[in-house]
Amino acid sequence: MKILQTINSPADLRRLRPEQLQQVADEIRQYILETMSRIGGHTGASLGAVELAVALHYAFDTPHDRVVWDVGHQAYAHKILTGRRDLLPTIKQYGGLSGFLKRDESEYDTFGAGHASTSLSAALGMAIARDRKNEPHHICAVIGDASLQGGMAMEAINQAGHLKTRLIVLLNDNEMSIAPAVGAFTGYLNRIREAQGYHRFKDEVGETLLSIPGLGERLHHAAKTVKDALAAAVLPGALVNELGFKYIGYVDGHNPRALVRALQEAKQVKDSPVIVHALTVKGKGFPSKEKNYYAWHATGPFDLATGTPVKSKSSAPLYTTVFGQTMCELMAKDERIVALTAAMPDGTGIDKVLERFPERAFDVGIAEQHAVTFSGGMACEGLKPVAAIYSTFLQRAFDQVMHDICLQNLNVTFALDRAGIVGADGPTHHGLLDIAYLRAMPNMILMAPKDEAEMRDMLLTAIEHPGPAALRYPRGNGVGVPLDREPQLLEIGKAELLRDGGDAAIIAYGSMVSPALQAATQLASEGIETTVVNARFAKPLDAGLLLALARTRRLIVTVEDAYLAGGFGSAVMELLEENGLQDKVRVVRMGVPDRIVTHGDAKLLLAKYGLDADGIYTRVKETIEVMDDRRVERQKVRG
Ligand SMILES: Cc1ncc(C[n+]2csc(CCOP(=O)(O)OP(=O)(O)O)c2C)c(N)n1
Repeated sequence: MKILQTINSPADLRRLRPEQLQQVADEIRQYILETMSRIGGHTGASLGAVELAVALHYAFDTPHDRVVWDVGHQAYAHKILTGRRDLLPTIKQYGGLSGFLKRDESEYDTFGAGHASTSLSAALGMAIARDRKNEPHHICAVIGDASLQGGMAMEAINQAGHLKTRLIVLLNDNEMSIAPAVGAFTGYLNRIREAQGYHRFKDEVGETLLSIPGLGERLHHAAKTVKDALAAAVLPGALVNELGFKYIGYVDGHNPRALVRALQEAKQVKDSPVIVHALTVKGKGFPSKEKNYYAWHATGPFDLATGTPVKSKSSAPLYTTVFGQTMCELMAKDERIVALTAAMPDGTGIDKVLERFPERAFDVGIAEQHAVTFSGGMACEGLKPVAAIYSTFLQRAFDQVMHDICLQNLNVTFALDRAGIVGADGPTHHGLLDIAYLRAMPNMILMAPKDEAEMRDMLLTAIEHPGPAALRYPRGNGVGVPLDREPQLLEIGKAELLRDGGDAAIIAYGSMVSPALQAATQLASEGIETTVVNARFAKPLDAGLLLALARTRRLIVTVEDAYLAGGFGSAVMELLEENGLQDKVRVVRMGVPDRIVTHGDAKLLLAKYGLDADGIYTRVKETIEVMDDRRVERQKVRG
């Protein structure tokens, strides 16, 4: 790191000569590789955008000029160049750098990100504000080819082209989403790549005309109009032009000097938005020879020489893996079942389904809203769609779930992976809201399994239920229970009594059942006998069991790995209130309070909110002690 050590801010970078930029990029790439080989991260995505970051901070006067990154997972080089170089080894860890972009973290992170396709809307907003204030600076959104296809980005293009706002869009086109990019728009971008021959032809014609002595300039000018008309008709970039954008491209996205030139050119465009189309290679410089798209996007720790992943040791399978396998089993038996993912085939386990049932499985791209309504259409015609979408990303499709699915009571199953605290990816990715946002919707059934075997049962139950149903399960490994029995239909709204004790009842939802049982064992060893219920359903609740417990126990503790507001515990309290029992029993709700949960190891974060065996044990014990103390006080007063 010879030059990189001297770069503590983009101003230092801008003091370099253009011919030094490639060395800066090479050093950054090496630093990312070395660091990620130890701690893991969005390695491949960030390796692909190294030269883009170098060129952006060289061509623009950042932070005065605003660079708005989409998603932010590819912005490690940007972090390194903007004063956070030495903190890279802390990325995604508790107290360390965020894995995405955060306004609190740096003035160079102009807009927080984590979910895709937001950069153009944010950048357009900034551009309009700049113009209202009559300020001269540049605004540049950096967006990947897959994120560009998201609905929001398209909506922003529509408005920017119409307003003719001065705005620069740097398109990071690597033909990849996390998986290979899908869809008609991808085909369109590919055609631009293929049009290389035409570009060359166009330039050659121009040069030939210019070389005609005397007449050249004028002919060239006259021909330009014809050429532009011809270009509009023939060039794939024409669609971009038709939408009111200028098109500059394409540019080799690993050549910093060429990128800087293209960005300088873009800065000259005053009367419309402009797209600079850069071609990049995801995972550029990653040592593995093997083509592994997913590993190139994000990795755990790996061997620096070979790229081979360092194996993690866990005996229990991932929830995601069990989900994918169960989908295949169920789809083999019932051909009405279809599967969907919104650009997360490996993350949801739908990759296996896509391989096995290519006709009945769909990767719709980064298009959660479309995925939901598309499912609705299929359900109308008798299919049984299973939309596997991370809890955090389904937030995008709130209205579609209500308006298109629940309102029409359609049979769509929502499989919400990464529900709860997800850990290293942090605030943008925690799945803490799904109970609250789905519970309010009429017709919706909500469930969460205590382990991976029950998840299989719930998947079948949701698919067979004639209306909408959602199951939520956490990131990571299951509990390690046997998976050899066939999935079974569960009775909807029926909880499972796991342990009986008279002092208190712990009602746990989903992944909180295991720690609740451990807490109960510990409490029992101290003479406190607790009932433990695996709630299974947040909607409908097992009213019979819960009301019976409320009448016979003095303390009910609900536990969920989700926001308390509107969550599972709230549902229990509503039930008690509706039945006039709110004053009969003390209720303690355990869950995530009303605040932003940072990034870091999931275990650590869960412990921080008391959502582990120790936390549950302590809360139950302390509450009982306080209640006992009060009773003693009351008796003293009376006596
Ligand atoms: C709304 C939403 N859906 C899904 C994701 C998960 N996700 C993160 S990065 C990514 C792929 C982005 O591809 P692209 O924009 O082409 O950038 P690249 O990673 O290829 O650089 C996806 C699907 C997300 N962040 N946000």
